[in-house]
Amino acid sequence: MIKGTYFCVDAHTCGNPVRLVTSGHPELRGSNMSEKRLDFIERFDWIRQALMFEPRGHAMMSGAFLYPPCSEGSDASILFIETSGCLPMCGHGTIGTVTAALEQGLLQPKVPGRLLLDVPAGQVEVRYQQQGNKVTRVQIRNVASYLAIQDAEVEVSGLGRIRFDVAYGGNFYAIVEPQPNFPGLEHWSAAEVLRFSPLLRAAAAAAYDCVHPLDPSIRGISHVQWTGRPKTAGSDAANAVFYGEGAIDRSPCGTGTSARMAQLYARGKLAVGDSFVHESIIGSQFVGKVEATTMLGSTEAIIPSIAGWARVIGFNQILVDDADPYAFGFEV
Ligand code: PYC
Repeated sequence: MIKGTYFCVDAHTCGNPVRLVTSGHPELRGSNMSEKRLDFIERFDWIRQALMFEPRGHAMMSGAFLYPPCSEGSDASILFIETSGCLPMCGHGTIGTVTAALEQGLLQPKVPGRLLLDVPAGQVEVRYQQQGNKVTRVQIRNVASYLAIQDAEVEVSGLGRIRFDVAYGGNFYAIVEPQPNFPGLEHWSAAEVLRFSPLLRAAAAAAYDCVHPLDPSIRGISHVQWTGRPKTAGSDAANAVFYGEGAIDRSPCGTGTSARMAQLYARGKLAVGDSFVHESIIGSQFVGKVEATTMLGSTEAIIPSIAGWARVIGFNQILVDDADPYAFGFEV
């Protein structure tokens, strides 16, 4: 029996996929996107699994549903879906969703050039530029981001002792800088990122807990960010973000870049007003900026912005038929 038919606009943001699902939205319970995210996870996670995992998706697949606004003044809400779950916030996902939705006439901004979007982690402000019907640049003023744990350490089999910080930029990141047992990303292959990230994440999650000060549903180190010297002109730093069970973000990672700026700010290496150009594993760039500081409860945080671009690459009609043994995907 066909469980669902999903029309999708497929795009990529600086190389990483964004599948904007434009039909088949389940009705979600809750008064904000944090509550709706939890309801989706409880009752409709099969939709995410079907649309993200192989054979309809792949390890890096990432996507979104647009919903009506939850808070007054907002233009719309976003629910993020990904191989790793339903993220509280996704930067590359927002850039791709906004680009695809505006180009396809699925979003009508109250103020041209600006959108207020409700996401599970809070509210983000988006400014975008267009040339004709094409969206050429999207900048997100992201949720408050902060350094959660400084100088954490775990033993990683095959590497030895690894020191890292944990920072929040919409998700919690273990951020690893070059050190005796990690020579820097420029000396590593993608295979090494894929081999050591799950080991570091598991050890870090067992040793350290982190909970968002205002939303306890956002909890735990979900992503690992390895850092190093950039290769592309104009970049300040490079990173590779590992997520899910076997994905390296092809974009510079919006929430990862926000977390990195929060870490660098807290360590005195960035100040308010500074920009930070971050490069991905394929050399694509996001332009970040420390816009302001704020308090998250009693925690000092920054308001970061990140800017990048996305392209629409196709239109997809995906069937989920439960007679198919792989209707809900698989991972290798
Ligand atoms: O851009 O925030 C991001 C992101 C999270 C996971 C993959 N990309």
